[in-house]
Amino acid sequence: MLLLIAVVQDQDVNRLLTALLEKGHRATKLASTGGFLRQGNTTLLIGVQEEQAEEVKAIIREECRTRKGLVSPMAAMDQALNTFIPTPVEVEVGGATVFTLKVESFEKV
Ligand code: 2BA
Repeated sequence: MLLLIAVVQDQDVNRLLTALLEKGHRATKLASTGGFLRQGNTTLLIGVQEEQAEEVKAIIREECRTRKGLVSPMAAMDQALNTFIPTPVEVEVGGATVFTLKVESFEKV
């Protein structure tokens, strides 16, 4: 068995979960926050048999979009006056970041 950990954008989650459930896959949805943008995203835990992993990744690729995100580091504008303004920097986010882990044991007790 494998555990897929997929970090996806909030906007894609409902569509992705619907597509996964339609194909008989199970998932657990966790609220998460990106370390870089400090914005909400969603982490899905998806337990699958090894032969199902490619199908699940294909669904994730199909349902998750690449979008632009803005990060606002506080840039020094006028250090003499000690005033700062945020200068947003654009980054490309997603589709999804997927980790694949081997599951040592899976049981429902
Ligand atoms: P964030 O950490 O908020 O990152 C959002 C986007 O910002 C990233 O998109 C990437 O385009 C950019 N970015 C992240 N760190 C950067 C850096 N040090 N310098 C410049 N740009 C940077 P994605 O790569 O698509 O990642 C989307 C989300 O997936 C991340 O949100 C994070 O929550 C998760 N993620 C990505 N790689 C990860 C990893 N190696 N470990 C754990 N989580 C990861």
